[in-house]
Amino acid sequence: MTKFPKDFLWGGATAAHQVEGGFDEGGKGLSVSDVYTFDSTLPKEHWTDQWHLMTHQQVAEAQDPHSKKYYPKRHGNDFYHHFKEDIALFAEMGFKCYRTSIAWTRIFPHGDETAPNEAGLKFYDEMFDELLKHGIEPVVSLSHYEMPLYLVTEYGGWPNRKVIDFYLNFAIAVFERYKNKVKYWLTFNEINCVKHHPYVSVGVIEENHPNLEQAKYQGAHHQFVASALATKACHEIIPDSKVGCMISYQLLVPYSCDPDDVQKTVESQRTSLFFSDVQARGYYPAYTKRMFEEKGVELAVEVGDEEILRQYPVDFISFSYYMSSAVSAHPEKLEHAEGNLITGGIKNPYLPSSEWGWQVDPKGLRIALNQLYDRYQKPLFIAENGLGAIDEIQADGSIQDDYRIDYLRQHIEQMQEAIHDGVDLFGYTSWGCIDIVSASTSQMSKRYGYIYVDQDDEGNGTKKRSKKKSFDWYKEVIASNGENL
Ligand code: BGP
Repeated sequence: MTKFPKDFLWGGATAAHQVEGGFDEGGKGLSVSDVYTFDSTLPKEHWTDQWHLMTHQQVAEAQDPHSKKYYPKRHGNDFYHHFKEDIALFAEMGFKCYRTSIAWTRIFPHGDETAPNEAGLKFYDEMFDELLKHGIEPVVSLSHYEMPLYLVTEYGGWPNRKVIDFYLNFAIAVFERYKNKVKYWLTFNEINCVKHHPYVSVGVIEENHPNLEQAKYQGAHHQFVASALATKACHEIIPDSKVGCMISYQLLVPYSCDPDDVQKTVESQRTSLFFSDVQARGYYPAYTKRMFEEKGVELAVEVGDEEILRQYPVDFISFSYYMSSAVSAHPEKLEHAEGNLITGGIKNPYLPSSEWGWQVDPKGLRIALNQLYDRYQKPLFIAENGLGAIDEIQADGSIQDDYRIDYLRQHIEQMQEAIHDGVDLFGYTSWGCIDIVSASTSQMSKRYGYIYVDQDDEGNGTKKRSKKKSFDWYKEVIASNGENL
């Protein structure tokens, strides 16, 4: 099999709002993710809905300091107090890099302050120092569903152009502070997911919004401008830095060879590639005009915006890959097909599904890598990939997560195929390298880690860390640079 590049960046990924906890320490403010609860009374097929359907009532309740509700993303797995122990475990596996995010609200609690919060800056100084002590390269997302809640309630979120300046104030503060510690930066996590959950992506509460599509894409435009200006600043402050965009990439395939299915698939895939097109190429693609006409969107673009986008495209493309989905132009005519609730597509009858309904498609990763490389001819980085599963503790205390090893092994094999195809892939951080809170459901029981954390969906447990079977498996994958799978 093809070898991975000798300096391939093997590692793992988390995000501040899912891993840290310490929500009320060090001066941190509330982020949009600190509003989510896990409602176990919902039927399982609607657990993911909770991510999409934010209400003004929920936001108001979350701002009540006397609220008795449990907010899982305020607690994570308590990495805030365990980071030295956890990073030592990552080092034991041989991580070359570790992807996480800087919680915007640790640095600017409300988001519109002028001076950064020193206690927040100090925490990440200590965390990055611990990583570098072990030879682990930080890969840092600036915004991973963690914008300040205050910017939502007082400014209306990203549709307000002022948020560009607040974001840049945050970005420049951390570029300056960590210029000798962090080289790899991602501007926005899954910037394309504004399509499905505008609240957590651009700070727009869907409920009763007069023109949701307009708000989504105006917010996205301001993020494109902010991303380009942050890329400019990063290159000026950290000359050898590499800045990437990040999209959630689900390969979409036609449910049949019916030309209508094929056309619908091309249009659907473009709804995500639109975001990397703008950030990687530096301009709005030709199909934007028709797409916006059909959505009733008329962007407010200021003089100079287009020049900013053109001048400061990203250096690389990163993306999350978990699953693929089939697309049908006429789902109502499909007698036996099952809807794929998670992706809004159709279940692919050739593929198995995870316990959360995500369809497992390793060969789809090879196709996705080739599609993205053909499209952009820029280096690629897999920022997320993994299997969320229920892990059972055996009588001897072990966790035999062979199902996770199988999932990861099959995807890494397809990465090798893509490299053999000529794709420039320079890193891989499997998602949730340690058990953390799920983004879409806020559950702890949807586990991804090589490291088990004793904590349940309600936050009960000792938070004790223990190695699963996959811990030693991944350690050997890294030690052999992908040869021993
Ligand atoms: C992506 C997010 C991550 C991560 C991942 C897994 O959308 O970028 O934050 O959570 O999904 O999803 P989940 O945690 O819902 O299983």
